[in-house]
Amino acid sequence: MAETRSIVVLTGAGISRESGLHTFRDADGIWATVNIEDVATPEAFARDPGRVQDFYNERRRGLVDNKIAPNPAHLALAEFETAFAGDFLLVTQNIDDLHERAGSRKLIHMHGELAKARCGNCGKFIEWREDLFTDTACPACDQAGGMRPHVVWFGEMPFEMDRIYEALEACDLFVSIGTSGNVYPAAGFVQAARMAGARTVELNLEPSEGASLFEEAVYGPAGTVVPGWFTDLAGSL
Ligand code: BJW
Repeated sequence: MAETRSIVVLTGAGISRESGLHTFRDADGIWATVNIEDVATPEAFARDPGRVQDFYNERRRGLVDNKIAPNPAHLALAEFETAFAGDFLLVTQNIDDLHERAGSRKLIHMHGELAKARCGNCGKFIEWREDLFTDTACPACDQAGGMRPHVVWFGEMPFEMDRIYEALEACDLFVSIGTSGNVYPAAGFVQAARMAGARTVELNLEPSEGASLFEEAVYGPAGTVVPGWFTDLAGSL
């Protein structure tokens, strides 16, 4: 097997499901109870900011609740990152902070972070663990009415795309975990990694939309599959 010097891991909502957070597109997922067009687009926020703030306030309260904790999949990725001597980048679509809490440091939140808020007036973003309201004032510029969750809605540009594509173009192993492969640009990362000549692996509960694009796959719950797979990888390096 070729040497593994540079690894990119992509995670989605499935990795946090065993920690008690909902996925989006499973039968009991978030989009089964609320319409994307009502809460996850800039148009929804312009039309009814209170509705959108309520949706994220409720999820933020759930996240800061101490009952939510990293599961063995988050912990295994953090442990692998610490031990691996090569280049490692964890790109998560998740807005929860379970990777950080597990100890991951080489991490990009491409769809933002629930525990941060951003001011539409001055552009600053800051840690935010409380509810947000339509008249919340920005601590940086003092203007009220512009604060929003620091997340990426449909039609908005995900964060740090240049850094992500740079890592994909240089990687020799790409591992996708717990994502359905419905949402772009993340769903296209496997193709970018393939073009770079990388080995591509899917670890998911079931085959994703893009399953045929991966060379290898292991199906099962992340908390079981991910620790075993990364232990084997570490042993093979
Ligand atoms: C388990 C498990 C267990 C369960 N263990 N596994 C037409 C064609 C192509 C693209 C477009 C198009 N029309 C529009 C677009 C673009 C659009 C898009 O992709 N739309 C599609 C719906 C078609 N994308 C965008 O608008 C993005 N921006 C953009 O494209 O900018 C332009 C650009 C161009 C070129 C380069 C760069 C940029 C922005 C997308 C923003 C997505 N935002 C959300 C909300 C974030 C905030 C929040 O959390 O509320 O992000 S939507 C939601 O979906 C969230 C997620 O991060 C994202 C992905 O979901 P994920 O993680 O895959 O979850 P699920 O539920 O779908 O899947 C879970 C998986 O886990 C399943 O497979 C389960 O089986 C599995 N699972 N339990 C392991 N225990």
